[in-house]
Amino acid sequence: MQSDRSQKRDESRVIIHFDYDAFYASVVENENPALKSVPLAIQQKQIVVTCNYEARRRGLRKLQLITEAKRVCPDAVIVLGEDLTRFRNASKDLCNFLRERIWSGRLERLGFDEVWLDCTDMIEFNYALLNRNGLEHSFFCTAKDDPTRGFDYDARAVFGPTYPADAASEGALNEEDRLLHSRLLLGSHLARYLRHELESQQGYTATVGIATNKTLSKLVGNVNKPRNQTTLMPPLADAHGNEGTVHQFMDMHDVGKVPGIGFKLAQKIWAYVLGREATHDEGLVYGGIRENVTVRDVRLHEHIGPDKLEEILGGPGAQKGIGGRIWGLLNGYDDTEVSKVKRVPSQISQEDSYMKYLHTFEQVCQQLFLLAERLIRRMHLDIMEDDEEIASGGVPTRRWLAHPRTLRLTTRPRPPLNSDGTRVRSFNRISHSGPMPNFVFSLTETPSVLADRLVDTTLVPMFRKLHTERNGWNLSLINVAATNMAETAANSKDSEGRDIGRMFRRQEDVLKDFKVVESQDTAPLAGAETSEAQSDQAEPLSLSMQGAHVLNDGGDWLDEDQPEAEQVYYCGICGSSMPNFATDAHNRFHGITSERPS
Ligand code: DCP
Ligand code: MG
Ligand code: MG
Repeated sequence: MQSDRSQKRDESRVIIHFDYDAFYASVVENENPALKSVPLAIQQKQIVVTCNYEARRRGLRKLQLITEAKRVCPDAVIVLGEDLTRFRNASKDLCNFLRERIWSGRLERLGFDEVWLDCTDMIEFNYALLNRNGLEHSFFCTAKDDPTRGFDYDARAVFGPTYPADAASEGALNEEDRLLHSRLLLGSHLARYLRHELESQQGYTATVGIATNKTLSKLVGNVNKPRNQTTLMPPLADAHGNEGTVHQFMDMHDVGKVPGIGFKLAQKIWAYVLGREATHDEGLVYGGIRENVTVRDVRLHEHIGPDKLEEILGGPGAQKGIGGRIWGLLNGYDDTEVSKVKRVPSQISQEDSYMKYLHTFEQVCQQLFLLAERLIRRMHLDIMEDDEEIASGGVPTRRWLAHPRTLRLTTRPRPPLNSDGTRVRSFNRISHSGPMPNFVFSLTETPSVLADRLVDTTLVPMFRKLHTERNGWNLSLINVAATNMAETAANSKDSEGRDIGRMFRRQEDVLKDFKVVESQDTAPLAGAETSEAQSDQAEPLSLSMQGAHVLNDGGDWLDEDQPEAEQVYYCGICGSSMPNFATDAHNRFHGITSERPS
């Protein structure tokens, strides 16, 4: 067996992972607190995507069939959760809430309900403040520039449960592990504080893990669930060089449960360790254990190591160095950084899929209008913010955080019937992109007026280029996207190494036409809600497929999961077509970059 002791684990960071409890149900409960005390299930299609803990006490489970849920608990309240708007907004709000409470700006989302925070700098700062003679009366400073802000805590003991439950006391550790112990101890108190803030001010509880890297923090949180926290404690190895708590902890996990080891990789590992093909059970959904192979089984398997794993998992299409990376994960190594939160999404899109055919031009235009209107409203929510300076008259202004430079229209035509009446099942999407017209950034016109204009001037011509036939297109999907985001100076504190002065000047220049004073009675949020409800009703043909997007939400604020490889991209400027991955380079060729020099 290859040893991993030659390489040292990076133990210098303190990472806190949040997984909100029964997330969708909590969003609904916070909108309607009376639901907190009743069993509540959230339905998408025919399944319970999640349910609150009261419902779980009564035997409901995540991903249960609705029929089953009704049988088990007939008085459960079932709320439809196919429109993801409220969940996406709540996720974003919570993300901003937590971001304001850490120093590093390193906050990374995974899906809607998980967040990692890199708290190393806060821990280091507060470690230096510790008074060894009065640990029980310690003060944790939560604001770098205000020494009076923070909370009192007892720095003699870790707060909350640990892994292992009977973790070694500080005195029993070697010097290196003692330092680690203190840092994690401080991390546990910071986690308590953040959980308390989140619950008292936002109404959300979470399951939290505290450890030295992303993988470990995510996994260790699950040891005590819900509304709790767990800290993964040293020793890394005992005085005799025996393996420490990280191995002990990782070893008990099913290989397929390690984040980063997806189903396909797990299958290959199972096959190698079991010496036979893994059972392929297609019926099992998300979370089901398909083979019982633990990390320990793999780690201690004869001949296994980074090279062997490279041999098993590598090959065409595989990531280079995958063997080493997976070997690292099995041993609790994870050097990946918590990325800085993006204040603006890389793209915003709206789409609908259609069960019945979209045939006539009127039908297409109507759908384009609905999507365009939703897109514009979404842009107002996601890439605008209140201006800090209040304009004359004391009325708050809004401004754009970014400008999408490109508008993309995507459709998915159904292939024609074969001669025997069957149809090839096809998921090919085709796209056409062009410059985003400037008028969409206007705030004096309503989204519906703007959408109307966008359809006439831009979307219909794009559609005509994509579909030259006059009629009968037989479309199963339309997607309208604002892409190629050019951030404005509002984001400059997140974009290191830029000339902030120049960006401000440029922003003034770019935005002068769009900086509009909004009257209070047209608050965009309220407007967006009503109209989303209306537009849902006005879509008899549409079948919202958004539920399917959740699992693939990589943390970006975009709500599409287009398999990139399937897309063809038609450039609106020169008319050439190319695979989707080439579009960035192609746009740069035309000078449409997300940071176009002025
Ligand atoms: N979700 C979904 N479809 C899935 C899985 C999850 O729509 N197949 C949604 C509903 C959940 C949210 O994502 O509320 C977060 O997923 P989690 O697995 O974290 O589940 P919960 O947060 O609901 O519950 P828990 O308390 O177990 O974390
Ligand atoms: Mg989760
Ligand atoms: Mg959760």
